[in-house]
Amino acid sequence: MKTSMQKLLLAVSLVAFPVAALALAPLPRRVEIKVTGDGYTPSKITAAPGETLTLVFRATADMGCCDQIVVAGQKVKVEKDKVSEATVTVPASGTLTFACSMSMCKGTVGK
Ligand SMILES: [Cu+2]
Repeated sequence: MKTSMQKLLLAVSLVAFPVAALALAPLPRRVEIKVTGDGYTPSKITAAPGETLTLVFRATADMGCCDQIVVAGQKVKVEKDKVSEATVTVPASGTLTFACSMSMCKGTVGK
């Protein structure tokens, strides 16, 4: 939770020092998603319009075709013992989806 002072500082620096504001901006929230042959857990991730977050896909033993994920135009291959991530920004309209190539396994990020 940001204090109102932090918000004020960020707002002021965004106007006065865009480059410095970039450095001050918080890192994207990281959300871990478990990948199994039955799909993604959680499959619904609540996020605000315009929020940038990093989806961190965690492999399991049997992922079936759910291990190949398409999200916001990025292709992510989930491999055991590797970190598979995608950083995405929720569209102003509200929700983006992530799914395997055949859309059998899917999830949403947004409202
Ligand atoms: Cu599939």
